[in-house]
Amino acid sequence: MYEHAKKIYAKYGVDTEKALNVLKDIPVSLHCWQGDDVLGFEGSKGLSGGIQTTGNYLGKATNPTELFADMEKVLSLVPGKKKINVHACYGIFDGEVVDRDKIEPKHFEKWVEFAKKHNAGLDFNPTFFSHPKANGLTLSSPDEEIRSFWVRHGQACVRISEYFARETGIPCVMNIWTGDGLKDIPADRKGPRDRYAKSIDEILSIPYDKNLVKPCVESKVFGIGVESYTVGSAEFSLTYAATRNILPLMDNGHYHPTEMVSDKISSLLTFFPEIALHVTRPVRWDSDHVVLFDDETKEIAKEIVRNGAHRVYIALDYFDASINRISAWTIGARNMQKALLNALLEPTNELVKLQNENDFTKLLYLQEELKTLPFGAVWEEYLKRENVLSSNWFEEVEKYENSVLKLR
Ligand code: RNT
Ligand code: ZN
Repeated sequence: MYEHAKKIYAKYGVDTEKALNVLKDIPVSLHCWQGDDVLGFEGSKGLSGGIQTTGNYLGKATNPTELFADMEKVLSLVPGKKKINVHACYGIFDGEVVDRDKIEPKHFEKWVEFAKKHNAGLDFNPTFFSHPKANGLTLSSPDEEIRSFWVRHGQACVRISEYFARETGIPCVMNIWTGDGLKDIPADRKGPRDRYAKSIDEILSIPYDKNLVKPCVESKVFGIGVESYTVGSAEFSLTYAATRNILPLMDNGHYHPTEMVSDKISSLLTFFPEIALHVTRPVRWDSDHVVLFDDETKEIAKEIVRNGAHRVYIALDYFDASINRISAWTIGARNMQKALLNALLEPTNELVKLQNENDFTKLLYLQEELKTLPFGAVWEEYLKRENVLSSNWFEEVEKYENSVLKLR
C-alpha cells in the first residue's frame, strides 16, 4: 500500500520519503497534566484559576509512579520525537512541604531521569493557579506580598528550566500563563497590566542562558470566573513578548471562536524569529477537548511546516477527564503527528504558484483532490518505521485499563 501511495504522491510532486524523514524529527511536547486532570503532586484536590476539567473517569494517576507509568504507556503509542511538558506543581518532594517560591531543580530530578530514559527534551511551566495565594490576581496583584511571592516562583522556574536544558542538552520552553483577571467590570484596567509587565520583567531579570531557556507568555481571552477582564490579553502578551525579545505563545482555545490561530502563525512569524503553540480543541469555548485530525489542526500544521517547523515550538494542551486519560493523550498526540504528516505531504510550491498566478479555480481543485490521496498508507508506513502500533494501539490501552487503572 505504501509503495502505491508513494507513486500517487509523486505524481503530485510530493516525495513521501522526504516527508517521513522530516516528520520524525519535529518535536511535539506532551503535557504531563492530561494524566491527572492538572492536579499535580502537592495534594491539591481541585483546580482554580479559571481552568477546569470535567469528568471522573476511573484510574487517574495520583502520584509520580503512576503518572510516569501512564506517560510511558502513551510514549510507547505515539510516533515521532517527543518532549515532556512539566508544570511546577508536579515537583517531587518526598514528604517535604515546599512552597512554590522555594522549589528547586532537585525537586525535578525524577523528571530529568524520565526524560533522559525516553530520549526526550523537557519544557516547563510555572504554576500560578491552584494555590492559596492564587485566589485572585497573582503576578498582577496589588498586594506586594502576593505579587513578590509569585515573582519568586517564576524565578525559581527559570532556574529549573535552565537545569532541564543543561541536563537534556535541549532548550527548555518556559511558558508563563496566569489566570489573572476579574469577574466583573474593572475600575482599573491599566494597574494590573503594569504590575504584570513589571513582574515578568523581574522574573526574567535573573541571569539565565537565552539559548537554553525560551521564555514565553501565553495570552487568553477569558476564563471561568474571569469573564470581564483578563490581564494577559492577546494585545498585552504579544506586545510584551515583542518588546522583551521573548516568545509569544498562542493557545488555539484562547481566542474568540471565529478567530483562527492557523491564520495568526504567519503574522507572528513575520516579526518573531520563534513562536510557541498550545494545540488544543476548543468546543464553543476554551473547553480543552482532545485534539482531533480536524480542519483547524491540519491548517495549523500546514502553517508550521510552510513557515519552518524549527521556528515553532509545538506543545499539546488539553485535559479530558471524562474518558480514559491514556487514550485521550494518545489520540491527541497521534492526531498532531497526523496533521504534521498531512502538511508535509502537500505540494506547497505548486499551490503557491497557482495562488500567485491567480489561478484560484485550479488551486481549489487541487486542494480538494489532495484530501482523498492515500494518506492512510503513508501514516501506516510511518508507524511501522517508528515501531509504534497501528490502529490496534487501543487494545493495549484496554489491557492497561483492566490490569492497572481499574486496580487504583
Ligand atoms: C489555561 C492555559 C494553560 C494551562 C496549562 C495547564 O487556559 O491554556 O496553558 O492549560 O498551563
Ligand atoms: Zn494553554
